[in-house]
Amino acid sequence: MKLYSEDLSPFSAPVRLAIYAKGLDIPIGPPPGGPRSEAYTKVSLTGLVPCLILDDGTPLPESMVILDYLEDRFPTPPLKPAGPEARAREALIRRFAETELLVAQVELFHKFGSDEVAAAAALALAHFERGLGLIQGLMADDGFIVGPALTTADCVLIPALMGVAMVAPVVGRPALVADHPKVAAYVARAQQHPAAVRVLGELQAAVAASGFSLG
Ligand SMILES: N[C@@H](CCC(=O)N[C@@H](CS)C(=O)NCC(=O)O)C(=O)O
Repeated sequence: MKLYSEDLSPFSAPVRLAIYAKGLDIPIGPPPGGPRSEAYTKVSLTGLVPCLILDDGTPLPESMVILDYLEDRFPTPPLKPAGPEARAREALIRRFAETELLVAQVELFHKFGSDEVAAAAALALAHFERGLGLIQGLMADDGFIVGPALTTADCVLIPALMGVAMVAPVVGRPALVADHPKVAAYVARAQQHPAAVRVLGELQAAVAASGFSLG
């Protein structure tokens, strides 16, 4: 098994976080030839990162599908809560984190440097506000997003919220995360998990190395 991933990729970060939290010995590397290259598309199906290559060479792209596969294949330690209601809540929060926070920030990144950035920033802000509001209303009062243990929803949310905080000045709301006090308190707690520390460090180093400026 092998994971193709890029440190700068917001969709790759949740999968690496899950791998680190589970203590899995899965080699992780950049896509050969880069995303969308002919060589990488041949092995990965979509040409996008992340993509998990199974032992028989089968490509498993799509970050949320990979998270669920890792959970089924390596159930210990679990990254899903117990009980159908808690599992549904976790799935719902993960869905909002994916669609309202991650997709919106990646769409915005694609417009940086173009004359469409202002429109993209306004659209991203609307998604961020909706996502943060929904998640704040659903989240647990303490611990991780649905309780005392890290879940796949946390694996998505932790890097997604760092991305939102980073682009908040670009969308005209520097205090966007702080304006959602329950979310801000969650960030402070959740970022301390050792797997989160590792992934956020990788993301920050990759942003610094890219020379990318949000100013
Ligand atoms: N829905 C996919 C999205 C994957 C995605 O958009 N990956 C980006 C990096 S964050 C990528 O590979 N971009 C390369 C490109 O668009 O050329 C997932 O959840 O894995």
